[in-house]
Amino acid sequence: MSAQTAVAPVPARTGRARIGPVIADPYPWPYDGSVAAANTALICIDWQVDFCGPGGYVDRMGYDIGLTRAGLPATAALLAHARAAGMLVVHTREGHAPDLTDLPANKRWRSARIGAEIGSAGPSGRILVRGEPGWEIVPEVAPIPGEVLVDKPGKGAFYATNLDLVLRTNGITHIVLTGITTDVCVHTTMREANDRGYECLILSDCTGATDPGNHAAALHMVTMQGGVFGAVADSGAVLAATTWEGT
Ligand code: C5J
Repeated sequence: MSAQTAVAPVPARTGRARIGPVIADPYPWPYDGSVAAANTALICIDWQVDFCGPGGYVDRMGYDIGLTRAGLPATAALLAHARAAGMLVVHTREGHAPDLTDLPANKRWRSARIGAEIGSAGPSGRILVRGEPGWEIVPEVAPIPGEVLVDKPGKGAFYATNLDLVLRTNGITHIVLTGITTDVCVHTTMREANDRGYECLILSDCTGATDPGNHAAALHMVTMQGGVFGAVADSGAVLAATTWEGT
């Protein structure tokens, strides 16, 4: 299902909860004190077999999928919280058309160079190809009916997708980011969102990278210049900063 087809079935969100201020670095998030859950999106970036499952792209490149899987339990718990709170839940998937017409030659060449050519067959099907087992989101954080799915050919979730239209149509002003990998697709998406005026929070325990140093550095970068792309927190801080209507 594409985001295009997912827009209509998204149920009306009731705004039962409010989030903030969240204890975060370098400022209590959000900048404007607090936000209705109904105006907040939880974006789950590329929790696909190709990035955290056996036989997928990351595994084939020789990286430790234990690192990219590390954020799954915290993300699953946060996902349940976001659904209960009435946040808009968005899942993204990186992948290419089966005929590879949307695969830039340099991206293909680089993946071949590291032994995991995009489009080639592997234990989880053709690497990073839409519809293949490796392209699916892992069961721990799988979408449920009515949630938005955004299929993207690149690293950023705004490039060549209708994500911005979906967010604005649903009244979203604030974004909480989870996913993999911290330093690539999550960071690129956070930067794109920040440039579009969304108030962003990245969660340290709901993200992961193929290199622990890159994970730490990517989070640290966010905190520079007073919060150059937003702020960093952990999921426990979001849970603790959520208040429910009538409480
Ligand atoms: C990468 C991603 N690392 N989802 N994709 O190629 O971060």
